[in-house]
Amino acid sequence: MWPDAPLIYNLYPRSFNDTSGSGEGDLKGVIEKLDHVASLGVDAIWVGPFFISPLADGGYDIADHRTVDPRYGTLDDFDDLVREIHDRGMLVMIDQVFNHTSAEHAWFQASIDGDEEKADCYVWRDPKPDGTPPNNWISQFGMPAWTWNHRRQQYYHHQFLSCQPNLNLRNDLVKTMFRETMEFWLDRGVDGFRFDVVTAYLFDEDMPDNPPARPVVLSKVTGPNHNPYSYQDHVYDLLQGDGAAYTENMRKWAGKDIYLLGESNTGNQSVEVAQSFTREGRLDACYTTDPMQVGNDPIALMNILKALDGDWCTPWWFTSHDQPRHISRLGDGSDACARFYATLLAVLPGAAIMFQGEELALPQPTLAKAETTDPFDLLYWPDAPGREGPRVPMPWKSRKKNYGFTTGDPWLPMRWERDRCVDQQEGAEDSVLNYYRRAMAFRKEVRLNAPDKLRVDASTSAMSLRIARGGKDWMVVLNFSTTESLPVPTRSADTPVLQTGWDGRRLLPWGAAVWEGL
Ligand code: TEU
Repeated sequence: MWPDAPLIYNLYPRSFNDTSGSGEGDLKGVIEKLDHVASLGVDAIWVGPFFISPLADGGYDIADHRTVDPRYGTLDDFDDLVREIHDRGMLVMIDQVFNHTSAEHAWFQASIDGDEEKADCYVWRDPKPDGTPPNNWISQFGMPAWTWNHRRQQYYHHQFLSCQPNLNLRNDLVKTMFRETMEFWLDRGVDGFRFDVVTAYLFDEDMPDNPPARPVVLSKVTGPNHNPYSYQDHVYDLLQGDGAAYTENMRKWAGKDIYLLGESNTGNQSVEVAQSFTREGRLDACYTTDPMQVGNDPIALMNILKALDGDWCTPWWFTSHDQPRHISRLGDGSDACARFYATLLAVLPGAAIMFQGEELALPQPTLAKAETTDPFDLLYWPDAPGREGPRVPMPWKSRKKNYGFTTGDPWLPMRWERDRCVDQQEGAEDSVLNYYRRAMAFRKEVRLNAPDKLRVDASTSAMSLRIARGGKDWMVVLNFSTTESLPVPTRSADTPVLQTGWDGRRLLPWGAAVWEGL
């Protein structure tokens, strides 16, 4: 059974732990390290993409949705993984990428050839009379959203790379494939799904030109702000109205309690849009990158939290496989900063997602262009967002070659400080790893879901929360200032149940503390 406000640990199999010496992680490697994940007190593990893929987009270009790519192992390994996760009392989530497939997917090849069944499974259009693409849409990766196919003599639509053709989610065969794929994984014991770019699934069938472009604004953090493809209201068709039955049905097919997590990430990334996908039992939760796009300004993040005024039930996360490591992006990369964000994650209501390695205070690595493989980073070089940084493999052992990640050559260069390794932090009481364990244990005790259990009070650089739960109450104070200490008047005997940067009187910069019954 899924608990309220689950804590989900997202791992990227290619970068977690390698048992074959290939330089890339594998499913057996994940199994080997499950005790580490379990020690963080997480409710569920979201295993990132491991399906057959040419890896043009880090595995989000799937050539077969129901097969484990041999580089990661076999379906038997996956079954073992599910069992081992369940044995440790955790639930399993996997990605489902239905917005697009890889161009190498057999269905796309059949669709090109005009196969009777598959012809309309992708989005094909004739050129405009002058031979140019059907409209002016630009893909989310910045290039035109249309590619000409000489064999079919038509353009096909793609919101990401041209080798990621968009599925036509209005097509019945595609909908059936969607359902059968989910059933396939549910039968193997999966407990939940993360739907990649769920807000991009549908668009105006007439495909009109977008309004004239706004100026392109490049930000180091987000990449192109100019997003002419953009979110369109039609996406609701799938999850609302006729499509409301869709998620309702998913739950029925599943025959068990499943968790449906959406990624809202297309142009309009507001918390409101994300939340609208969770109404009336559609998705359980939907997260967005919106609140995180504040540059290196923790106070701006605090102001966003404050403006939401308790209406915070969107899953919280700070780093992902797409977003640079947060202690560098939203801080100074220090352990103090890592502990601060761990405390924030522990007290925000709703689901929370941790990304592998944040429990080790991994900072954003600097990669040279020649070391980078991510298409998005390469397209926007040197203004690239740094999507590849969080994918640099995990450092397990400080004295082993490649930090114990692989006996081969790691697929990305690993240049971690020794004190970031799991073995170094394991035994040190005050390590970030052990702080995460304490903070997440507190999160589990409080498990805030309903915003009305929480009262916010924020000054210009600090935020305090009052939490009431299960007959207990707590006060949380977070000092978002990176330079000023914050005096907190408390009775001297009051020892925080969780604290970082508390000197008995003041919270130092990056300080945060939780007192019970205050
Ligand atoms: O991400 C969707 C998405 O919006 C990102 O591509 C985002 O625009 C970019 O990272 C800048 O912040 C999902 C996956 O998480 C991502 O890895 C894939 O590249 C993308 O879909 C396409 O499948």
